[in-house]
Amino acid sequence: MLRTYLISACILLYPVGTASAATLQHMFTFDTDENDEVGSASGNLIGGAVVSGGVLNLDGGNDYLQMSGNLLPTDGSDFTLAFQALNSRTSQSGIHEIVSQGTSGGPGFYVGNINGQVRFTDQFGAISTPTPTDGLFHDYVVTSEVGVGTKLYLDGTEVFSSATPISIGGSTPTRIGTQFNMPGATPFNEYFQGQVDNFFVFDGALGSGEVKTVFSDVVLAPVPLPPSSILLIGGFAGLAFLRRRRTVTRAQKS
Ligand SMILES: [Ca+2]
Ligand SMILES: [Ca+2]
Repeated sequence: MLRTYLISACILLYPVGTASAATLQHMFTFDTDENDEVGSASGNLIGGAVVSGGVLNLDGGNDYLQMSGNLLPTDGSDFTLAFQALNSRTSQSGIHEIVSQGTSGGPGFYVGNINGQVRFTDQFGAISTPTPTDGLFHDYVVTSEVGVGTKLYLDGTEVFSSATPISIGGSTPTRIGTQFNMPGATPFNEYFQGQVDNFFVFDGALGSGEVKTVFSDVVLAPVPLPPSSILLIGGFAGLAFLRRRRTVTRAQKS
């Protein structure tokens, strides 16, 4: 009954709303385990990384989550990567990657920290945005779109853009918590210390409005989300109808 109401609402919204061309492909909420709740990717916890408290916990020493394949496209097609991360490292000296894929110069893909600044891919390097150090979760969203380029959002605000879309190799499949491998299949010593939650990959670029609500909307949406779902036909606006109901559910869990 709720679903019927929801879809009806979205059809009404469609003529005036902005339809998203992005469909959710992978979703890791870490609410119960490290498994993909939408796609078929699987994760392998390495070094003592643990899923507990509804998040992925990483000790900054040797922990990471190794995915079974490349979650981000290696053919240059459009995508969105969205995740939430809490940095608990006291010193930002050095290099630490929250997420990576590929290989050095491949070009490699990563989002992380270098000496207190956000570090973003081999293509773009360090950007003039401070690495969050307040011990709170922050929202990261990367969009790459042919003809538009690359954008990086931090907490819903665009902090970097380029007219060049992201190019990603596939040498080391996607991992959360450290850099891809150096030659010899050993990870670079660039471990992220903290927690990661709500890791999503879409097969298209979200708009700036969708970026602001992606975490609440996707987590609140029924899963899995097929292409014919609300995400495609009605954008994110209609998902707000579920917000109150699922917020209650989440509050009861915690
Ligand atoms: Ca460890
Ligand atoms: Ca979670």
